[in-house]
Order: sequence, then structure tokens, then C-alpha cells
Amino acid sequence: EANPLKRVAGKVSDALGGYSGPEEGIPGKPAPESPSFDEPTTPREPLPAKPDQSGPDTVSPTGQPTGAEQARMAQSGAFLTDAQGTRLYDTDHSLKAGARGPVLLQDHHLREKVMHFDHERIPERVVHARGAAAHGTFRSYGTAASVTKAAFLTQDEETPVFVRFSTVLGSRGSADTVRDTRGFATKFYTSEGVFDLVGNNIPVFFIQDAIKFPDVIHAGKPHPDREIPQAQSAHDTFWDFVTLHTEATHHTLWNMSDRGIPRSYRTMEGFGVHTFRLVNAEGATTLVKFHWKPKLGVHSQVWEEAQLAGGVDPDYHRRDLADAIEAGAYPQWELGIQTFPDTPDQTFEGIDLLDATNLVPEELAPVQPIGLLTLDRNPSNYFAETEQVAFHVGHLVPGIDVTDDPLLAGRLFSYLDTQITRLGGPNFPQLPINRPHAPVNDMLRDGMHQTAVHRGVAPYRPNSLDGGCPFLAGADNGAFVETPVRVPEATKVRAAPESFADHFSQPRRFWLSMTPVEKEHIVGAYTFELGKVYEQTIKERALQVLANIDPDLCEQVATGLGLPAPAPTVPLADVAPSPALSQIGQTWPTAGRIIGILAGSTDLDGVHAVREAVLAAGMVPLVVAPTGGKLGDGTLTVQRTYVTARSIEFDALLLAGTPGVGSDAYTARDAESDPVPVGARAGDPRVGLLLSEAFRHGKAIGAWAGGEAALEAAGVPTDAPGVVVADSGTAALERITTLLGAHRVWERFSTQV
Ligand code: HDD
Repeated sequence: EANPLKRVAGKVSDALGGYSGPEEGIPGKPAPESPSFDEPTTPREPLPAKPDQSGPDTVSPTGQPTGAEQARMAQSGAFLTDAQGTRLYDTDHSLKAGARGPVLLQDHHLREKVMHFDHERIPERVVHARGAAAHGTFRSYGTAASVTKAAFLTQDEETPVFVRFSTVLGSRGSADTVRDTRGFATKFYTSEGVFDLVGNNIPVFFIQDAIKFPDVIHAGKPHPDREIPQAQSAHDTFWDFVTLHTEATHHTLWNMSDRGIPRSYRTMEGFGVHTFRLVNAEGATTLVKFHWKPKLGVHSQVWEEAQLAGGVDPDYHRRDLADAIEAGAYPQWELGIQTFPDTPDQTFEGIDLLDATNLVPEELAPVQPIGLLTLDRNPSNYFAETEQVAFHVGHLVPGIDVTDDPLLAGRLFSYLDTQITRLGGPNFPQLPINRPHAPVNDMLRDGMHQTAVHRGVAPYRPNSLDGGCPFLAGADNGAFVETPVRVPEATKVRAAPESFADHFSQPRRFWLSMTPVEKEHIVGAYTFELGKVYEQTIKERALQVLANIDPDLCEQVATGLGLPAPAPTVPLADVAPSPALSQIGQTWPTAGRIIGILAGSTDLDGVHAVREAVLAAGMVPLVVAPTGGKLGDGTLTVQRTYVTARSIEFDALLLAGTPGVGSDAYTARDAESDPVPVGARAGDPRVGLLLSEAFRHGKAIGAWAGGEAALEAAGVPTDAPGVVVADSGTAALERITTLLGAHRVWERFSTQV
């Protein structure tokens, strides 16, 4: 069949009196034949959303359509139209005076199409521009009911949520796996209004007062002259600031630890950072810190892996989250609180709770679980949801209130304000993703992008013309009433309290809580980052900061930089380690782990069996072979080839054996006649690279029936820790599954755990 587009044009041309498209070719040359594509030509309604992709199920505040209805309005009918609903017959050619003539200004379709395109981008977030998000639910355990009256935290209550994870420094198109803090922002669409918990994967912050936020961000962003480096802190301005402004020491140390390079969004903890004030039904208050604990455990990449991923799969975390949800491996976190008595000084065990550079060790105040978050639905449209979602620490519900943390105070201004530029006006709460699920009856009117058709004539109070509506609720009807906290009599000053002055004892506790291998990674990170700094004075100042945390840390980094290690200038604090701060030493679930199975023309029955066993264990098998297509009798699909497979994707590797290898009957001649014998795989440099990287990154590796030949060729010792040689694939899998419980084979790193 000829080009269907041409056919449609032909129909129109009949109506136009036989004109059937351009006749004039280039003078002297025949008009080229139109290529023919198999595009479906039967008009029909737009495709329905995929099962994991339905629009946000929002309840309209103002009688506006709900999410599904809104989607129908955005796209309906089978035919292409302009923005006014007028049907179009051609969207491939501008309207011209003759096929080779000038384009006419009267072409409304051209002008509208290009005008809209010109404005498709909105300003990216000034921080946290790069992100990924998902829908889910939060089920309350009801255990917080004694400390808060928030309805969504009462027994068995289920609340829809939208969670956005992010990096902080990079632009929207930057890599996922850079060394940085990660955002962890949750929007709870509660029956009492929206509650946003806008946290990070690190429990402390660089600064104590919001007035320093522009400074720390200007220092961390790329240099203003060349706009490099992108999405990272390994440069002079960052280290200049954090070594002069030493309250940043604690957060910087966390960033240099493995927490700065998470394995996945699914394996990150989350923290509300600030101390919040909960209020119960009797009006009693409790100070709390919020924690998200991932069910899969807290895991990180190793630095080389993170760097590789930045090149081979810059969307690594985004893809990982979406894939897991699509596969039904829904990530889960438990929400917990540390509780502290609401005393007038707002300290706990000598720790100032209003200083966001402090954490409270879990050994002193255990995290008490209050509910479970499950992310089970991917966004259907990145822009509409992930990009347009607007979080705000001031979105609170009755039962949750703020404290006088000066960092929080500035945030309470910033998050509303920034949306005016980013989302183009004050009506962003009307965007489907931002709409509350509780009834809204505000008196906010008009403004840019007003999509509500408000009724009534009296958006003011008091009024009689709208019958007095809207009415004031009062606490009995669920109003948010600010907690009547006594403010101490004081003089107006620009100053920080004395208790904010200790910048080193909390970082020292963190350092002392690390296992040797985690310390080794921290030393490596500082040595790398400071090694990228040009100014000698900044490096020297950084070493002084490290000496004040711990002379051993300073000494090792100084050696790496080739500089002398200074002595501490403050007394080293006598702090007890907090084992809960370490990521190593526990056994974690292996669900969702990715197992690469290197197969060729090998023991395909064994590969089949091991694949089934991986799936049965809730893990993800990926079959890797020299080329794509099917293996053996065609029942085994190759998912990665030697060209597309990279070690960073796999948590463990299995090397398939060749049938008969190891038995007396198997001879060298058999090996020769095998079309892809183990020996050929062994010699392939791409396999060598895969194996040596996996080995260096502490990943479990298993082989069976001769598969170990590839290990030997790659220089990976078969008797090294975490390298398993077994009789069958399933036996090898069993042993690497046990190793995966510890996440990595830590013994491989030069320092013992
Ligand atoms: Fe912030 C975004 C987390 C301090 C000003 N911040 C933003 C996001 C997260 C955080 C997760 C991304 C939200 C999203 O996914 O849309 N920010 C934090 C944490 C902080 C913090 C945990 C300290 C405890 N932030 C902070 C301060 C200020 C801001 C002190 C300003 C004074 N943050 C912003 C912002 C952003 C933002 C400029 C950019 C985009 C947005 O708000 O919506 O307003």
C-alpha cells in the first residue's frame, strides 16, 4: 500500500479539486518517491495507560475533573487537531506558495506548533533538578496515635503518596550516580490536607541557618566562569566554602562516605533532618525526628562503580526504580520516629535539637516504627507529575508542627516562593499532581494559569452574599492550629546560640562508628575530591578540618595528597561510636538483586534451572551471551550481549559451565567442537573486563562445570573470598545468595571489615 499519509492528503486534494501534493521537483530531477511506512491507519481513540501508568487519582477541589477525566480531556478523539480542536490533514509540511516557494505567515498550524514547542521547557529546580518519582501508599501502624492527632497516622489508615528522589547539585540531565546528597520528598495526600515530608538521605545538613543556603549552593554548583564541573563537589569552590564554614563538616563527611553514592533509591534511608513537633489530641507535644528505613537495607555503590555508571548508564537510579516497580518488586520503607520530651531548652542528652548539623544516635533514642510506605505505580508522564510536583515543608496537617530550627524557618519561605518562577505563578496547587485529596475551599483567586471556575461572588470573610461560606473550622472541626509555644523573651540579634558552636564532635562520632572498609572508602573519597582542588591553601585548610575530626583520617588523606598532616586545633571529643551509623555487618533480604548469568553454547539445562531458581528467590536473572537472540532450542532469550553488558548492572555473576566438563568423558576435542566453548569466552576481553570489575567491586561470583576457566583468564583467583566454584548452577546460586545477604564481599577490599 502506498504512503498512507499521502493517501489522506489525496482525499483532501479531491475536495480541493484534484490537487495531490507537490508536483514540482527540483528542476531537471524527477520528484522523489515517498517512502512507504506501515503506520496504522484506522482511526481510533488514544491508547489507554499501561497498567502501571494511570494518571494521579485526584479529587478536584473545585468541581474540576479528576485525574482520569483530566487525561481524557488532554487527549481524546482519533484525529489530530490543533489546540482549539480543529482537525488537521497534514502536520509534515508548512503552508507554502508552491512546493519550493516561501512559507506563508498565515500558517496557523505551523505558528502554533512551533510557539508551543518553544515553551515546552520550564526552569529546572534551582536545586534537586534531577529526580525520579513514583506513586504509592502509606499504611499507618497507628503506633504514633499517642503522640499525634494526625488522622493519617491513626490505626490502619491508608494514604496515597507521591515520592520524588533526587540529586542536589546537578542539572536535570546530569548523571544519577554522582557523589552527592539525595533528596527524599514525600507528598501524603491525607484526608486533612497535604503533608509534605521533604527530606534527604543524610540526617544532617551543611548549614544551621537558611540564610546560608544560597552560599552553600553557589559553592557547590559548577564554577560560574566555565560552568564546570557538573553535578559534583570535587572542585575548589565547594571545598573553599565547607572548609571555611566548618559547620558543614558533618554533612560533608557523610557525603564522602558511602552514603554519597547509593546503590539505588530503593536502598537509601531517608531523614526529615529537622526536629518537628507532634501534637496529640490532648494538646500534649513531643519533639521528633523522622526516619525512613528501606526494607532492602542501606546499600551503596563503590566509587569506581558510580563513576562507570555515570558513563555507561547515567539514568541508572531512574531506570532501577521504574524497572523494579514495573516488575512488581515494590520498594518499601518503614517510617519511624525518634521522640524527645518537649523541654524548654529543646535539647536531648546535651544535643541541641534545633541544630540541623546534629543527629541523635539511635542508641540514645531508638527509631520507633509508625507506618509502611510502598511505591507501586510509575508516573504516566514525567513532566506532568515528576517535574511539576511541588513540595513544601510548610504543607502540614493538624498534629504535625514545626520547631524554631532556623534552617527550617527559611525553608518555610523558600518552597512556596520558588514555585512562582518554576511553575509560572501561584496556581501550582491546581496541577493534578499537586491537588489535595481533601476538599479545598480557599479564597485564593485568579492569577496566571487559573484553571478553576470558582463559583460565588464573595471570596472574602466575613460575607453574607455567599451565605457566610467558607466557614472557619476551629480545632474541633480539624483546623490546623499553631501550637502555643512560649517564645523566650529576647533581644533581636543576628546571631547563633553558643550551642551551635561545636562543629567537630558529631563528625568524630560518625568517623569512629565506621568499619575499617567504610573508613577506607571515606579516605579514598576525600583524597579524590581534594586531589581535584587546584588551590593549595584549600587543601591545607581541608586537612586541618580532617585533623579536628580525627588525626588518623587526616594522616591518610594527607599521604594521598602528598602534604604534611597538621595537628588538631581543637580538643578531640570523647564520643561513643553509634553502630547504627554503619551500613555493614547486617544480613539483608536479597529480593530484587540482579544476577548476571554468562552463557553461550553451554550447559543450557543448567542455565534454565538457575534462571528459574533466581526468579523463585525473588531476584532478577539476566542472561548474557556473545550475541543477541535466542540460545539452544530457542527457549532462552539473551538479555545482554558482550557489547551491552556492564558489570555495574549486576549484584552477582554466574558463569555457566559446559556439559560434561569435569567428567572423564570430556576431552580437549569436545571443547574444540563446541561452537562457543568456555575457552573462547575466557579469552574475550569484554568478559575479562566484566569479571575483573565485578571482582574489584566486591561482588559475589559463581561458576560451575568449567565456567571458572573465564575467571582464570581474567586473573580472578578462584580461591578468593566470595568466588564460588560448584558442581551445578543451582548449587553456585545457593552460595552466592548467602553472600548477597551481606551486600558485598567486604573481605575483598584491602582493609578487613
Ligand atoms: Fe531544599 C528542593 C531537601 C534545605 C530551598 N529541598 C528540595 C528538595 C528536597 C530538599 C528533597 C526537592 C523536592 C522535590 O523533589 O521537588 N532542602 C532539603 C533538606 C534541607 C533543605 C532536607 C535541609 C534540611 N532547601 C533548604 C534550604 C532552602 C531550600 C535551607 C532555602 C533557604 N529546596 C529549596 C528550594 C527547592 C528545594 C529552592 C528547589 C525546588 C523546590 O524547592 O521546589 O526551594
